[in-house]
Amino acid sequence: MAKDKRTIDDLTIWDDAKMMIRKAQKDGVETVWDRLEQQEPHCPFCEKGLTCKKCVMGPCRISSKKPRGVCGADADLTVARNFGRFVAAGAASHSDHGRDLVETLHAIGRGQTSDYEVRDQAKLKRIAQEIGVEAADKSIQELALAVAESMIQDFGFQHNHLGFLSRVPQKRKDLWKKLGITPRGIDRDIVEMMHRTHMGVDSDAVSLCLNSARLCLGDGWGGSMIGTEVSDIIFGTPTPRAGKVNLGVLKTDQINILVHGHSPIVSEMLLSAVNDPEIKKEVQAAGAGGINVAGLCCTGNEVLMRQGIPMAGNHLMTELAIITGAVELILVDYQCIMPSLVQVADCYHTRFVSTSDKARFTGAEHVEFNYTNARSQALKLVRMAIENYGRRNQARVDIPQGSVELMTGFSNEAILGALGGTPGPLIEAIKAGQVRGAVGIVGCNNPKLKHDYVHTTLAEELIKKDILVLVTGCATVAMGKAGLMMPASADKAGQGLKAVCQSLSIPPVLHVGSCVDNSRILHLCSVLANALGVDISDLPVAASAPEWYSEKAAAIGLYAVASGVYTHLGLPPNITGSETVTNLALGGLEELVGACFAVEPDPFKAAQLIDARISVKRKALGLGD
Ligand code: XCC
Ligand code: SF4
Repeated sequence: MAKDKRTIDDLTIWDDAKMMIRKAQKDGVETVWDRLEQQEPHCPFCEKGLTCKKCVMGPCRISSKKPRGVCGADADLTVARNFGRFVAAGAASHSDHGRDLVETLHAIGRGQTSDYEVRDQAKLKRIAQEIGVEAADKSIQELALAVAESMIQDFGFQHNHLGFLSRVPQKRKDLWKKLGITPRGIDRDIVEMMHRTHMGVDSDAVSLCLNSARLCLGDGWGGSMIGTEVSDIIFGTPTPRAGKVNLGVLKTDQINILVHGHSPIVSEMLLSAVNDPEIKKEVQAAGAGGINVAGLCCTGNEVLMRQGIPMAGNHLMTELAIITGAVELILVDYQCIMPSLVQVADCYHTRFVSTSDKARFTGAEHVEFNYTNARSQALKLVRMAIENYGRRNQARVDIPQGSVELMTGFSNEAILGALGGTPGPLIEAIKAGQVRGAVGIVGCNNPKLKHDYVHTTLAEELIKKDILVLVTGCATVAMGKAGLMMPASADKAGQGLKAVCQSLSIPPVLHVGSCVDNSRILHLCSVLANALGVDISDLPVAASAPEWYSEKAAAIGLYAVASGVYTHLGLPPNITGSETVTNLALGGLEELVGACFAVEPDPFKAAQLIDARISVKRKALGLGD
């Protein structure tokens, strides 16, 4: 039966989005929601993970009538192999992003770049110590080289273990060892999954799932953590600052440049080019009031956290931002960049420019960035935008008015700093029940769900129950637009959390960064667990990806669970065709790693599930519920 057609009010909770969806219809521009409608109904075999196209004896579709593929693979094996490759791609994405940062640090260490430098020298020294790199007598440049070289080892053929496993509580490390899921090399475990899932290699669903967990741990405690920490070393560790969010951050009388993707390497350089005195003169000469850089998705999170650059929107806002007609240039690096943006940009005067050879877009302009040419390429990009300003058709411009203020910059250093340098006061607040627990709300948007409804409702429900929320990725934009990232929103929290927020002048929803920065949450969990002498799975914490869509989000979910963090998903991955895999995800993992997944699209019910989990963990620690 065909579903009822959704109205614009069913698609999103935001006025700026609704206004731009209407404009898209008027301007004849297709959006993600139009294409979802075209694609529905989706193939039920694929939705359940029961399609296999791993060889040309197939493709095979497993069903009760035809329970085995040509090679003999059953439903369990088919689902497990598909899921293994799904998370391998997610982990590869984060980790390859981390690799780019390490390469940049390596170039700094070898004196091969004058465009990048170590902005946070103290952090470089701290990280060196944590990963076992001797700092004595080394200059900053020498230390950058030594840290980069140690991290390069983490990617490859590992004989010891990943450097950041030094952060993991001993009980967790022992458990991983017992289960045989201690991550080895970041790349190694990803490649091994590609091998295992070839026809005729690992043909046991449970074994595949455990090894999926292993490669995801290499992402969370390896690739992503390296991405975060090296970004801080090179571009500075975030500190609390003010920011703004929604399409109202675009300016009618200025040259608007959007930065989109995930890596700060290009966007940070663009920011420095925008402030070049020569550029300022050229902007004046073009008759513009200035250059306005705004972020999208996780590149947006990176520059918001460190520089307070305004955030135009999350995943489902990326097309809509261009539809304002006010964007001179959209600059992308990689990941989560809908290929449709090239066509949307074509409908306006907007120039779409890719910057990384690994992320080419048919029909786009390309300006390749690397550490030897970054500054000059950034200047070139800014000039492309200035030159394009004259082509803007003001009659087609419509920018939703009014942006929302938020607070950002809550790195672990900033959080612990606000507490006086130790986790002690937070632990006391948790013990006293003022802060009953903490939940990381992370991840994407998905057009199958009402845009940002699950994010914002879940966060509001949790803070009412005195549960602190940490937010990353596209969820950040939702919370920001809902006003939950300002200290005043402590009024919406329960009495205990409200008092804590007011005494520290912080909001009850703290922005900790981009998708790779979920590693900050892992790190904070390990700091708390180590301080209490318990395992991460003993903490009153949880994670949630309410509106996720990507392979990366699935990898994050799995490393969270394998690290001992109960994880809620707003919709299931494509695994429901296997009872074995589904039962493992929703329950069996609990016995193995002390945490599991829960799937629940309703934010009120999800909040209850998380709340019940936190109560159980609190009681087990002797803290009352
Ligand atoms: Fe992508 Fe990171 Fe998801 Fe947003 S949240 S849609 S992965 S940009 Ni990580
Ligand atoms: Fe079919 Fe097996 Fe080939 Fe998959 S690997 S396509 S199930 S024959």
